Amino acid sequence: MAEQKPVKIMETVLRDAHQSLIATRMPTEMMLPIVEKMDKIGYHAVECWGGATFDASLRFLKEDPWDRLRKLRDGFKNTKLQMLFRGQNILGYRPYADDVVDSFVEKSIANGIDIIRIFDCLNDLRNLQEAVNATNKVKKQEGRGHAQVALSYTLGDAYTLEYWTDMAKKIEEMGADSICIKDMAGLLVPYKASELITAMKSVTKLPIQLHTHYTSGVASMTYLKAVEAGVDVIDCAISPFAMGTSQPATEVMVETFKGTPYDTGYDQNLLAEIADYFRPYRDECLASGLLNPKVMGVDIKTLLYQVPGGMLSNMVSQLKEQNAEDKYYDVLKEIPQVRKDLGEPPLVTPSSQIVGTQAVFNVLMGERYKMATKETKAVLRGEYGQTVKPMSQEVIDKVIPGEKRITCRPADLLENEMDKLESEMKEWKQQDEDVLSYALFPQVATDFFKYRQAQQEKVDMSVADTKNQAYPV
Ligand SMILES: [Mn+2]
Repeated sequence: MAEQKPVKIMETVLRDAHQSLIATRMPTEMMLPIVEKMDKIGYHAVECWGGATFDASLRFLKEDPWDRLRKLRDGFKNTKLQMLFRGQNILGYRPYADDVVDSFVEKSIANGIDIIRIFDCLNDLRNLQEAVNATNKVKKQEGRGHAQVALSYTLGDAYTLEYWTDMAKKIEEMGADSICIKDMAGLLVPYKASELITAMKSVTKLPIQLHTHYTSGVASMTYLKAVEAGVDVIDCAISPFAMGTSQPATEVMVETFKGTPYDTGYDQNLLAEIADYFRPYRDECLASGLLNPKVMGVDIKTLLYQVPGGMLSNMVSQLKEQNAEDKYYDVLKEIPQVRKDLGEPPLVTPSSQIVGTQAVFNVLMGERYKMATKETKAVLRGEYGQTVKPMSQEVIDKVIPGEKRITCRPADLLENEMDKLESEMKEWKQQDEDVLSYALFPQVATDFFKYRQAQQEKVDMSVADTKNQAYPV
């Protein structure tokens, strides 16, 4: 009999699946009633936290994301909880000083996170080291915490098998517990996955987890080939929130490997009950328009343009605002050029937004880099880190003429900032974690703190002016 090598599954319904399909709008109260059942499956982990879940909780759901995490932790007695972490950008959009990174890691684990998946939008490993060190420090002290380094998967001249294996070796050396290949746009096709996993497995003993999206329609085949090549964990979503721009369906992958050496051993009846729970909510989201049937199909253009779904929808809304929706295809064509100018980075938050917005500017202005965004300038100065290929000298000369560029780890130039952040928001502080919420989303968090205080002081919400964030006490 063949050696048993059960594949493990990370369930994404509480994070990426609803982020990808319904703009991260699933409230905590929708999650809690099903936690007990989910806890019985034996998932490798349940992903439940990340930048968008944090932001949307504060901004749209008026929930404290820390409180959500604590409630989920209470419910999941046996299952590991996982989060997504943007390296030195934490869950935000700018590089933070190391003391903020340390504090965020510590508080995330203290409030219930087990596995931290850390990625950098440029795959500059220097931007991940502090978060890995911080996780390892907590692990040493508390016995809990796992640092997973994620490589943002992308295509391009620089991204050879040698590049990926070299990165895998470096990740092992930097002290990570596992590696993730994070394919945010569904670019990894089945036979390439086979090659990639085989090559990476030959250079590292670290477990490898594969994350992809169904956007281009190949994801479940990609998982099949990756599992055959030895991948350890695959990211899936329970069927009502699977497919389309989300992940392959958990039940489908479980069934696929049944009776093979990769058998997960998960209980299909129990999975069916979890699916039954989420199905009416999916119908509700379809009826309200929150779930747009457009994101449920196969979008093969993602393979042509290599643009993640979130970036496309941002771009469409930027063009709409400018009454320039007819420029859609011009912008799509401009994206690879801008990406090349900026050193061919992967397209993932925030590099995806930076490249996408600059491409929109270039097209609308009718001249490349006539106007450059603040973020484009920062990338060109090296403030986000090093790109795999050199950036265009011509563009550097045009956009930041004569300016000093940095080559060190960007956070080495940042002064500790926790004290300053705390002093800025101290009137709202009710828990240490509030300082971190404020650090990531200053305006949104402040609005939330005002709302929270009004709730606590029992303001009549019918007289509150929520649009202007005024809650008369
Ligand atoms: Mn994803």
